[in-house]
Amino acid sequence: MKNLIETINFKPLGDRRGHLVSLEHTLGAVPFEIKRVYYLFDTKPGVIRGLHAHKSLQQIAICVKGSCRFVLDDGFQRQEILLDSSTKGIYIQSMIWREMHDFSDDCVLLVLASEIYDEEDYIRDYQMFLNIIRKDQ
Ligand code: T46
Repeated sequence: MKNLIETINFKPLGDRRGHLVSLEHTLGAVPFEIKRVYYLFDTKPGVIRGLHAHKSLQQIAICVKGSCRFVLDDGFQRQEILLDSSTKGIYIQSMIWREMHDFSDDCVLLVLASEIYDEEDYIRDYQMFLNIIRKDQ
């Protein structure tokens, strides 16, 4: 079974005053040039976010506070992971359906993106996503 979930562990810097994680494309932890950064917070109880795939966007998602559960789906299998550490991220390649569930009240989900925002890059219909994926096989 192919592993859909690529985790990246970030090296915490800092000292006895506290911690810091620095993410730079040129230092190797991020496999693309970062063109956009956004964060999700204050997600209401029971809400499922995501529910789409991207045609070409690559992203890294890091739960910098609290936790949430990611479900990734390549059209053939689904896998899930609990993100609950500010030093662990997941790398989400293009054409992967994603859903985010079980946000803790305090969850802040930071996302690094390879492209600026483009609604045309979204596939928000699961059946359409499956049709595209399976046509390419
Ligand atoms: C993803 C997951 C992890 C913008 O105007 N600019 C932006 O950069 C983004 C990300 C969103 N928006 C607008 C589009 C919608 O009107 O903000 C609204 C909420 O976006 P969306 O419903 O797509 O949010 P989520 O939480 O379902 O998904 C987001 C990202 O959109 C998506 O790329 O992979 O987080």
